[in-house]
Amino acid sequence: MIIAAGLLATPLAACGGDGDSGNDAGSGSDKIVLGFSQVGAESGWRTANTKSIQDSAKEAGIELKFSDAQQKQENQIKAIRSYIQQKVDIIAFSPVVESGWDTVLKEAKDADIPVILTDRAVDSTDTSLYKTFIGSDFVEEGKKAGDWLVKEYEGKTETVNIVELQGTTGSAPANDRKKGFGDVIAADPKFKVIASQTGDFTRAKGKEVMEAFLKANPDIDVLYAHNDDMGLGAIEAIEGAGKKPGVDIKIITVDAVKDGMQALADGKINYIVECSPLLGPQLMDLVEKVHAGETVPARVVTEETTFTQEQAKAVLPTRQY
Ligand code: GYE
Repeated sequence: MIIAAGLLATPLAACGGDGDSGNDAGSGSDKIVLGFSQVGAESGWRTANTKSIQDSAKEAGIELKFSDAQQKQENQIKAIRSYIQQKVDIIAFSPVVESGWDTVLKEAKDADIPVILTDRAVDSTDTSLYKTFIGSDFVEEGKKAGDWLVKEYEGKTETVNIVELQGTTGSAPANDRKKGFGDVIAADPKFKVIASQTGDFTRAKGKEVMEAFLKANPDIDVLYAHNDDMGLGAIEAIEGAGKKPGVDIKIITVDAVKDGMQALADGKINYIVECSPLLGPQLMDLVEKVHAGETVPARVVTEETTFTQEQAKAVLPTRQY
């Protein structure tokens, strides 16, 4: 009995000491409960994003219920329904695809549980179904990738054969990164996208699809991959085909996670458009405001940059993810 009481005392003391004076002494009952449905663990970006959310929930004293949908919409819908049943205070999620959310979002609204979109958008026309959307501007990211290419081939007239590895079919980043890039390169007919297929944001799929691209097209000049992981998989395929990534085939990716930045510094990738996964602190801030009934902006866009090979070398030692 005495031992049990001693064990119990530790978490209670920890709770009381975390600086949240608004909480009843150690009961935890005043804590905001946040249900978060994550897309999966498909990429380095996602792993860093999950860690950011878990760490910052802890720091903010928010009770986090977390579930991983393994890139399946039906799993996310199940998770959201279960959060509604559990009567969490707020639901946040990163929608794997853009369409098909209206029904479950209406269920949350009817239950008076506010929803925050994190990282990816939905295409619901009824914007009252969620309070705010925090994440990157993916069209802008695609444009930045296109801008680099236009500059890189400035003054040249020969055809530039491009292959594209798209993210998860139907996802906001895949749709928007394709669009932004396509819009920019459309201005010059020398740029030709000769193949474009999904690699599902994973290394394994990126490698597999790049192998097929290489077999079907002997003359690829540029690879545009919608994330680092697919680009890293593709690098293996390119090396396997006896070509030099970054030299024989120029590579542009999006994300700027550590492994991608390393490949950029090593000269195997030529340019990376940054997409920050560290959304946790801003998300918790929004959760607290929404819970307190404060008005929040309908859209919160994350700030990000781009990296050349030289810039990657400079920032790699201090890169967080
Ligand atoms: O770029 C990719 C991840 O939604 C921004 O999802 C995110 C994307 C990210 O799997 O690596």
